[in-house]
Amino acid sequence: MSDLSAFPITRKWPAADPGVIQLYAFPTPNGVKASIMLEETGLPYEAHRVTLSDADVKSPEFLSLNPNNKIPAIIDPNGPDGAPIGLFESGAILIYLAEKSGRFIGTTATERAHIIQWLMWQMGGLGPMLGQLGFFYKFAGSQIEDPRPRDRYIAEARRLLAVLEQRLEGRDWVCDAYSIADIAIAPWVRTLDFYGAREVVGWDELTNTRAYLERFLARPAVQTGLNTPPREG
Ligand SMILES: N[C@@H](CCC(=O)N[C@@H](CS)C(=O)NCC(=O)O)C(=O)O
Repeated sequence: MSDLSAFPITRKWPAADPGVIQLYAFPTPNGVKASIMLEETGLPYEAHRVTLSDADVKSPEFLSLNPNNKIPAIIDPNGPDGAPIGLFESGAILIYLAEKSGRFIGTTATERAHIIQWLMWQMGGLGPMLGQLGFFYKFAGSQIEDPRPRDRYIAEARRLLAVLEQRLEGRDWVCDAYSIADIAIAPWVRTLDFYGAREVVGWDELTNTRAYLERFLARPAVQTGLNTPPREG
């Protein structure tokens, strides 16, 4: 029987089954990367809803696992060397789960390097820039009269999406096969719809990207992962 009592987060979000991976998340573009990966690999896990409110992400219990107060985070009771391990940062979680399961990270060193390259492109570029686009286009920043921040993030989103569009020419997935790079990238592409920002980034011209998103959303593991943990309840 695994003992997770050394992790204070389990006091606020108790583990029903401490022997399986504990996921702390909310169904945002970063949160669903972890849940989709867990669904794709079939690794047993238990999902805990951690909302983006300060009462959750800034609680001492959550901060004990992620001092950066952001979802997703996980605890694997059967980490390397058999000891439990806690992890935050969605990219790190994807690499960890890929290595643990031996899936979605390529089969050669070259494939693996390219998959990590595109994962980092999402972590350092597409995610942060689309996140800022959402803030300045849909959320509180849309009230700001100065058009420069909004224009800057629209232009940056268009530039990054053009990179993706070109990469997808003649390909189903960003690398040779479906991988953690897709699990990181596609949820952010999907979020353009939620932001009401498709038109402003020239969505209609992004033929490859639109087909890519459809392929991704057709996967059963993606459909489950997108609603895990549920938003309400
Ligand atoms: N680089 C982090 C970003 C995570 C992130 O931005 N999470 C957001 C939700 S998508 C969050 O938890 N926000 C809560 C807050 O900022 O208080 C990752 O990829 O895990």
